Amino acid sequence: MAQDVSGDGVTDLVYRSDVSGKLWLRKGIAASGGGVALSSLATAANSSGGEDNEYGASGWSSSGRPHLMGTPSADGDTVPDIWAVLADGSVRFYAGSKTALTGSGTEIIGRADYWKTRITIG
Ligand SMILES: [Ca+2]
Repeated sequence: MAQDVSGDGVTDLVYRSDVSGKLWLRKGIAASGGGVALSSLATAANSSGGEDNEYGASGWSSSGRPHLMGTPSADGDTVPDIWAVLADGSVRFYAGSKTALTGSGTEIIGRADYWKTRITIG
C-alpha cells in the first residue's frame, strides 16, 4: 500500500517480500511542492531514515497470505490497515500501526474458498 503510515502526512510504502516472508515499511520524504517525493520511495537508501523497517514479522509470504490490501483506517485511529485473504480462504483484518504490526489480526470472514479468487477494489 502507498499511504501515510508513519503519521507525518507524507505517503509511505508498505510492501511484502517473499524472500523474507515479511512486510516492510519504507517512509517517504515530502516533495517541495507538496505530496511525496516519488524518488524517496524508489529505494530504501532514498527513503526517510535511509532504510526499510520491518513492519510485519514472518508469515506474510504470498503462499500463506495470497492477497493483501492496504486501506485507509477502518478502525478509526487514522492509521491505514491491512486486509488479507489467507491460503484457507478466510479474510483477516490487521489494525495498522505507525511502526510495526502486532498480533495475529482478527478473522472477519470465515474459510470460504471463493474469497481466494475475489478481487477487492480499494
Ligand atoms: Ca509518512
